[in-house]
Amino acid sequence: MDTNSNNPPKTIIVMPAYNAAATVEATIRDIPEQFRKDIILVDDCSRDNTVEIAEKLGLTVIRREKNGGYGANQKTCYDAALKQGADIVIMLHPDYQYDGRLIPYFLGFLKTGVCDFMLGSRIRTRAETIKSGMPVYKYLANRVLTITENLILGQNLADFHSGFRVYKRVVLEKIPYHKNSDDFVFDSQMLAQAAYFGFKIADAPVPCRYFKEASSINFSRSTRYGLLTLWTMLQFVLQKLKLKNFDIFKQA
Ligand SMILES: Nc1nc2c(ncn2[C@@H]2O[C@H](COP(=O)(O)OP(=O)(O)OP(=O)(O)O)[C@@H](O)[C@H]2O)c(=O)[nH]1
Ligand SMILES: [Mg+2]
Repeated sequence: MDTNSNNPPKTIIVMPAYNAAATVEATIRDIPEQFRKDIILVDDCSRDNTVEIAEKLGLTVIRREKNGGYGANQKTCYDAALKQGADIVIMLHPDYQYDGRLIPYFLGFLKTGVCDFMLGSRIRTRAETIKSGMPVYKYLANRVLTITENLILGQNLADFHSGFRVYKRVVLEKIPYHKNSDDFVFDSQMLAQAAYFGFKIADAPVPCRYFKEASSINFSRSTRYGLLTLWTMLQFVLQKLKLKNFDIFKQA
């Protein structure tokens, strides 16, 4: 991305969707008008009418042939955005959990070169997060994992597990995301990889909303996700100490 140019960077929003029929329209309504023309929704064989609604809303819809999982879905999302020539890619869950009105503010940080990869943080204060409806066990697990990840990756982020992420193209070109998991731990791997490759990562608050349709990941899947995130951190340490080589840290 040429930060000195007057041409606005091509910004593409990608939405990894699975059973998002009840929330996708409200998610789109929050997004400022000027960003609505370049939205790609990848459907992971939803069992509801996500595809029909997304097409009616005028989104570019890609249908995955079989249900592959959240990570697999994001691989398709990023491939499509890069192919369409995106300078900046925004990943936003279509579950109406994150406030899309804040998108332009995040872009400013990337355009000025202050950072390469930004996260929308759902955790500004404990009171605010709990009031928004995040289950207490998720809040506590998030804090423990986030503190651990900050220590290991040498970062200072508030919420490593956000579904609102903004990338410069170069980040997605360099990270070998095809080597990542097809499941939820994909998100943790992306952050470990971005830190490993030396990208500037930062965050800003995005108030979130919790309601039944905004949250499909249950206690046992969350536990599995937490343990695999810790394994990713251990991989990062072993790789940094040159004790072992992992494919996820081999430049794409
Ligand atoms: N492809 C795929 N996507 C999924 C699956 N489960 C959830 N998703 C999508 O992944 C996104 C995140 O899922 P959520 O359950 O909201 O998880 P989360 O936002 O990390 O966790 P919460 O804080 O509980 O909301 C949503 O946009 C879902 O549509 C799945 O089994 N396969
Ligand atoms: Mg959610």
